[in-house]
Amino acid sequence: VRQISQHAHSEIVGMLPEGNWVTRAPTLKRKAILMAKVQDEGGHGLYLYAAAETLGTSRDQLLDALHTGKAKYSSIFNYPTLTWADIGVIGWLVDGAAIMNQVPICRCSYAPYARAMVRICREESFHQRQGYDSLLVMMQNGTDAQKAMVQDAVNRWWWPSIMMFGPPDDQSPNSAQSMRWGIKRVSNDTLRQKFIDATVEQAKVLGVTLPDPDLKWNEERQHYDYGQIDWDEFWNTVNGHGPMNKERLATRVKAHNDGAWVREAALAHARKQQQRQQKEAA
Ligand code: FAQ
Repeated sequence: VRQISQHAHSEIVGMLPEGNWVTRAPTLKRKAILMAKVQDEGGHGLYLYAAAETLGTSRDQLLDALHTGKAKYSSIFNYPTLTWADIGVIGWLVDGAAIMNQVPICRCSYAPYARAMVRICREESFHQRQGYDSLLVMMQNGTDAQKAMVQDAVNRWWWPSIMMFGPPDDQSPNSAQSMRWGIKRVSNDTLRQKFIDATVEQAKVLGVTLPDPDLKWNEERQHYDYGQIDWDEFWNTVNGHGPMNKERLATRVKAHNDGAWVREAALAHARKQQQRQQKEAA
């Protein structure tokens, strides 16, 4: 329940940084793509809440834990989206990291979670490509100012993206049990390394510099070495003190409260229909 619900919350809160740009997308095509992506994330949240509910908890309990700050959601969504390039970079790096982390979960031991993940990963892969494509267009055909905007977004999102994989393996309290249960199949550090190795090559094609002077190919390890991650920043953000934590949670709580009438109306409608059917059957 902890892992699946944290994941569900991440999808739902993850709609906010991007939703912020729907009205400001530069073309009709980009706007349609972004709207579809944000809706997909909402759908992912719903599959995952449904998967968590199969373990005996209720939607209300899950949402209450999010709204009261008891449950976590991914640290990455507590950073602001300052420019249009941030939307491309989220697709490329954030969805890219999510795919790396989530593909192994498609074969995890809990079938309702695994089944939800198969569909989610297919959609995430489209999300990653649309982000990369939007950056490629700016880097290949854009003005100097647009190229600088992409580089600035990469500079701000790189480190938070590699923090998405969680703390180092020797400081990951849940890993041992989750591995034993088969709901986590690959360790935080292994996935982080895999993501870095793949992304360095993509950055070269794009023509951007990743903001880590220690990023170097290590012939012996056959992997890229990378610099020191700021774990204080990570824990600060995970524990509710990142740049946007308060705003994200407040927006979610407001959306939930503002939507109360829709839930009440849907329930009233369902009750009426049930009564009508019972009457007809009698
Ligand atoms: N942020 O012992 P571990 C997405 C917490 S979805 C916040 O290593 P674990 C799609 C962790 O919960 C992104 N908290 O934990 C999208 C634990 O606290 P707890 C989400 C974090 O579970 C894209 C504590 O630290 N993906 O991006 C983070 O073994 C674009 C100790 O850590 C998933 O949730 C973090 N980054 O490993 C949507 C995938 N890292 O619970 C919209 C499934 C760690 O004991 C737009 N989840 N913590 O109080 C997982 O694979 C795992 O839960 C990890 C963490 C790898 C995230």
